[in-house]
Amino acid sequence: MADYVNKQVIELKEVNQENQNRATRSVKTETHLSDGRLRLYRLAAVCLGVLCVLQVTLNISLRLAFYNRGNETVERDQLQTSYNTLTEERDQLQTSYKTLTEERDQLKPIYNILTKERDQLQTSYNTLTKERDQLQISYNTLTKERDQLQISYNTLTKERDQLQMDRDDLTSKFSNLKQTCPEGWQIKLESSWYFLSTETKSWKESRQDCLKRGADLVIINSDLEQEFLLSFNKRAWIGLTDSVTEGAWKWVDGTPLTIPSYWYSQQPDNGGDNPANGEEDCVELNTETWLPVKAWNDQSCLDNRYWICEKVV
Ligand SMILES: [Ca+2]
Ligand SMILES: [Ca+2]
Ligand SMILES: [Ca+2]
Repeated sequence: MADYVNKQVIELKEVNQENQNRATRSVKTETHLSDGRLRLYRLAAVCLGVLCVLQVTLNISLRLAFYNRGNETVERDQLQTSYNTLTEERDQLQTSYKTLTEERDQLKPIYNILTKERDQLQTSYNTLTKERDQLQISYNTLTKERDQLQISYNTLTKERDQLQMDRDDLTSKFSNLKQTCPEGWQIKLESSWYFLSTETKSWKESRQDCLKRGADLVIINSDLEQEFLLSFNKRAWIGLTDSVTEGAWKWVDGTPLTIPSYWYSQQPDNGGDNPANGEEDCVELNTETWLPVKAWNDQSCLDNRYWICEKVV
């Protein structure tokens, strides 16, 4: 645009120069013309110059007008393009907004459900925490009880081991006793052997037989021993007599009779009032006729009876 204006100015100057040259030439060549005609020519030249100036001004104005109009058109097109772009972006944003709104509406119920599940899980967590604490307390208590039981177990294990050792020792002793038990003797109670005769003799002869066997007539020390002897079911002498002092019953080892005693009813009677019975100074177990436990009877020492020997081992 500026080049164009400069070009028009230059052309205008050239035209003015040409007009001046023509005027000069006219002055030089037509000096002889009259002043009236000269003025007329000068007026025409001036008018022509003014016209040229106007022409140039008009051209510049038009050019500027077209140029401005072109710029406006470009700006309008650019604005239209921007408008279209913004409209598309707005539509896209509107679509995105609708989509996000729909997604939000869909997510809202899920959010509510998840919130409830979270609350339930929180409640469950609290419950489990309490249960865990209670279990921890129970665990600690059980651990202490276990430790105490472990100590008791260790103590019992030692006692068991000791008892097993004692048992083994007693078993060994018992086995040895059994192996050395003479023919005809029985081991029934833990500390004694017993021999029941197969024939009958007087009390004195019976005791002599026991002494030969390394034993003596049986001394009854307990209910258990009394019951055991009853199981022989024989009328047999035992080691009890009052032959030294009437009524003073002593065992064959010299110890006086105390409890327990197992006299049958109305015994001892020392023969009662029947002279045929004589003195009754020796004791028999009359298990053939008198049962069950209280089966002692004082009897004449001369009568023949089975006998029971006892060897304390
Ligand atoms: Ca005894
Ligand atoms: Ca007597
Ligand atoms: Ca009697």
